[in-house]
Amino acid sequence: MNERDSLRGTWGVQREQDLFSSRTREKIERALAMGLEAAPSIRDRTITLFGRGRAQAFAGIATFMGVPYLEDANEVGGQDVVVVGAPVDAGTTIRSGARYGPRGLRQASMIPRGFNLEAGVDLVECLNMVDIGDIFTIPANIEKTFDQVDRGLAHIFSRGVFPLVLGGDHSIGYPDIRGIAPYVDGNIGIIHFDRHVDTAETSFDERMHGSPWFHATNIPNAPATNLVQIGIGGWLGNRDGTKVCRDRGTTVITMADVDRLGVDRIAELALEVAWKNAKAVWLSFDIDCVDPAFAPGTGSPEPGGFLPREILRLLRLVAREGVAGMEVVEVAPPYDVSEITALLGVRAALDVLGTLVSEGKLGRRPVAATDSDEPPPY
Ligand SMILES: [Mn+2]
Repeated sequence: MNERDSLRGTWGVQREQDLFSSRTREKIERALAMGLEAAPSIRDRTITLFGRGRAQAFAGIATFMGVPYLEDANEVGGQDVVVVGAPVDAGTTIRSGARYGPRGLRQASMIPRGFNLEAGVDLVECLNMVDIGDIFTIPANIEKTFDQVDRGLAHIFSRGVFPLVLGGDHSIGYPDIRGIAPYVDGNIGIIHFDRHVDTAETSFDERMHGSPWFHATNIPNAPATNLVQIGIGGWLGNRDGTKVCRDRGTTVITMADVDRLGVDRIAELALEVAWKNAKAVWLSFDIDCVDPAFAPGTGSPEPGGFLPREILRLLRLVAREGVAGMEVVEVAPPYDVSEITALLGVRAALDVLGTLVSEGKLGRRPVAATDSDEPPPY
């Protein structure tokens, strides 16, 4: 094989012809039926008078990647993915603003089209994805907010649909696990990306964003020994939480560990810990695990974190075994610059979804001639 033929790019260009296009056609027909015909001077007759869905990245009403808004929550069931916002920042101990995370992520998510040459996936075609909107949170009462988030997650997960949760601060990690735990027939592993351990019992006398894993790992089928925490480090460390990691036996992987062992080995370690005697794995992605140079819009920034290419590869590697759901937390748009933090949060979610599709774990996977050979690594 010559070098050009061995490129992932060459594979991706060939792969495009194998992807489905039926859902794209359906979207165009739906848009034409509801958005009316464009002016006669417009030659492309798939363009409508009023934009519908993700017609243009810069326009229209934002849902996650422009997928349909599921206004009637009774209709959850049968989809591949339900996107749900949890606009919570009552749990932030420093800078608030993550309550705008779902809006910021949705806004940024209008930019991607859903096709990725490198991944060989078109998410619009491969996933039946809807956006249910946001859970109604109670800003002045985090325990009532937890009850709402817990029920919201249970509603989606118990109907067999993959929840993609747009946070919100990291306090929602606890009710997210509490919501799905009754519906997992066995143990849940947690793969947790963060600069902070988030295992303290309380902050300022309350359960906040530094405490999701103390409480989640009290749930009988979410044992701390299946919790792997990746990217930890820096001078914002929490000694109470660190003692909990030691007492309960969580697995803590620092940035120095990542530098020494490399992303690929770290992914193997993470999968070993999270999946040990577990039936399902939850993916908790705190955007602050990425260096603030690339993700400044967050509540507890800590220099020295992941580079975007490192974290994206690591996410793809750990998603290969399948995940039961994912949360993207701690995106705080008021501190963001040019939407870069929100864009990276969206990208993280899309890379995970794309991997789940490629690995046949979610949605419909394109099957075609190019599948006969293992593609060059991504
Ligand atoms: Mn966190």
